[in-house]
Amino acid sequence: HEADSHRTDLMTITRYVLNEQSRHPESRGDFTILLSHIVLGCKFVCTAVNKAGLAKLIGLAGETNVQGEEQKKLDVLSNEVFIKALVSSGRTCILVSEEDEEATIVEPSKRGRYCVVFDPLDGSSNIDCGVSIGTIFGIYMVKDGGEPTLDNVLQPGKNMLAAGYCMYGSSCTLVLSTGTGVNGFTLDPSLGEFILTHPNIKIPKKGKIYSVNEGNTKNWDAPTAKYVEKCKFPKDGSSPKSLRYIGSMVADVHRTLLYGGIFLYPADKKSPNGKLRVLYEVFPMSFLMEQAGGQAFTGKQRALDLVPKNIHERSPIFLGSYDDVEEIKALYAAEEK
Ligand code: P6P
Repeated sequence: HEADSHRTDLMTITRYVLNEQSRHPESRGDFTILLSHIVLGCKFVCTAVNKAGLAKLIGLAGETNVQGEEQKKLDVLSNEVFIKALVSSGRTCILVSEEDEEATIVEPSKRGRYCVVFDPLDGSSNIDCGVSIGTIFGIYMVKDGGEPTLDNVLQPGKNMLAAGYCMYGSSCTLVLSTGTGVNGFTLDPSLGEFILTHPNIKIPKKGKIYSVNEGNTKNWDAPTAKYVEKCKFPKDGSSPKSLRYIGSMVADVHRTLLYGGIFLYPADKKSPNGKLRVLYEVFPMSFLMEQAGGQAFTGKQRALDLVPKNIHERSPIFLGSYDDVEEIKALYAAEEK
């Protein structure tokens, strides 16, 4: 009955995290509780994103919904849901969101030991055309017990305890690492549970895809320009790479993680620090890539070694298959000489 037991032995994300927790006897289950609240937020956003299209179609949304309330933009709504879920978990003390200029310091009575940095709905400009979007998050342990200050979240990405994203696409997929590899869970709407569907994800050592917005070519620096040229006109007689660019980071990174290849958001003359944000885009995706056997590079250093100076800081990023990132690191190193 091996097959049967597989079907009935549902590995939900909650059970997976509980198994992880049992590896830390000293743990009081706080992390499990925190994660269950993040999962709740993802389930809510998944429903709202799927309804958004329909609501627009049948005119429910427009400017107001059936209750005549002002229809909130989905990213604003998602942000409110995550902030409320994280505060009510009683396990957080500082929250940094792409949607909020200032960090949220949780009121003392509800404070816990974790700091969560997140983009509640990255790529939301793609909603109207049905392209996959996602939530990206990273979790730090608060550095010291005192009054929570921002330096608890201005930590290098290598200090993260966990990171993940939830992609709202043809299915709702949550990819998570708690520091011992990467696992993918797919929402079963009939159960309302995330089920383990992609155990122990490992990114191919080398890929055949490069992912960059070629519209910025005229602004690239030499190493990036040289690398992209090599993808198109390989000197070693190998076949050119394919270009795949969705323009939604969660979708581009998810494809890179599963199929291999490299995702680039380089610096350019217009934006010398690139476009993507360090805390809640670059760090979580870099954390996942390293955990899956890939790597992530800023053009100057290992992405996870970066120490951010402000909570919305940006950085260039090159992440994906180990060998592909190694090639662009060599081009930047040659530039340094
Ligand atoms: P560009 C979406 O707006 C986003 O923040 C990321 O999800 C995506 O990778 C990037 O911007 C796309 O930027 O400049 O190529 O449109």
